[in-house]
Amino acid sequence: MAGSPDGPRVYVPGAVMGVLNVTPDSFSDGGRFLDPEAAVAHGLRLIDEGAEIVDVGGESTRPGADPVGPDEEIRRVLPVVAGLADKVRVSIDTRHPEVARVAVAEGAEIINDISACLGSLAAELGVGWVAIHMLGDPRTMQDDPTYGDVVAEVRAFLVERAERAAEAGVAEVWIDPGIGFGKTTRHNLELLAGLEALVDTGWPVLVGASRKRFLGELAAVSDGIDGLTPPDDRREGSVAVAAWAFHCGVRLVRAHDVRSTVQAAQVVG
Ligand code: HH2
Repeated sequence: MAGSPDGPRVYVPGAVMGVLNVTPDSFSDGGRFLDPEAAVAHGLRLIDEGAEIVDVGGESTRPGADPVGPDEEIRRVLPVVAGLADKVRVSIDTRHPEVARVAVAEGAEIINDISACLGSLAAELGVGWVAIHMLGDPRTMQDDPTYGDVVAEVRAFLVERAERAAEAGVAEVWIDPGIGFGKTTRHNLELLAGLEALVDTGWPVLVGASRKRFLGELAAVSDGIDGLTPPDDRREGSVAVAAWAFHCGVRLVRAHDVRSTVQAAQVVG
């Protein structure tokens, strides 16, 4: 169940946003799609597997990642956005206004924004906007993140940003708890357990847990091995989180493994 804050709660089946990172260093698919042709071909595969949105990113935001200048980010993402935007809804995964601007000019319809600061730009450009919660920035966010009540704090932050964006004129606003963005494994699990508190705000909720580190940690425990399972080996946990999220009323799940995640959406609704 989901709806807008002003309207009735209506049933909306879950959808999948496919991940397409055009970077050398993303934690899971880094270096695989640096060539624009390979990236567009992967985007087409994600569409074929059932992605309703393809999320194109040119800067890794994994913990400790080095920032990328907007010029380099634009060079990476632009041909890929151009190659996909007439075939699927494209979101541009960026915190840089310059990148968002040129990606939208090339056909991107949503700004997926870990800075949660580009709401007024989305209003100006007439596109959708995802507000993501992050503590600090990617270089430092995992240095001892601390909350009193993580669910309440993330919820209050996102509602404030969403309301501000809507007032500025953004017609399509999403909120996202930012799994892994300045959160310990316990924080991630508390946020997932508390997803209904986000859904109950009435703002459509997006969740991105796909292949993230905490799933590697939990899978290693259940496999009885030390350390982490590698990102490519975290599909079961990722799909389990997606099924749970859809069950809680989350409308959109960001995923590397699109086919399995679409199947989870079909089973759970
Ligand atoms: N997570 C990542 C990037 N963008 N966008 C949203 N809305 N929600 C998320 O949780 C989210 C996101 C980080 O994952 P990924 O893009 O797979 O890796 P990297 O940052 O290393 O490129």
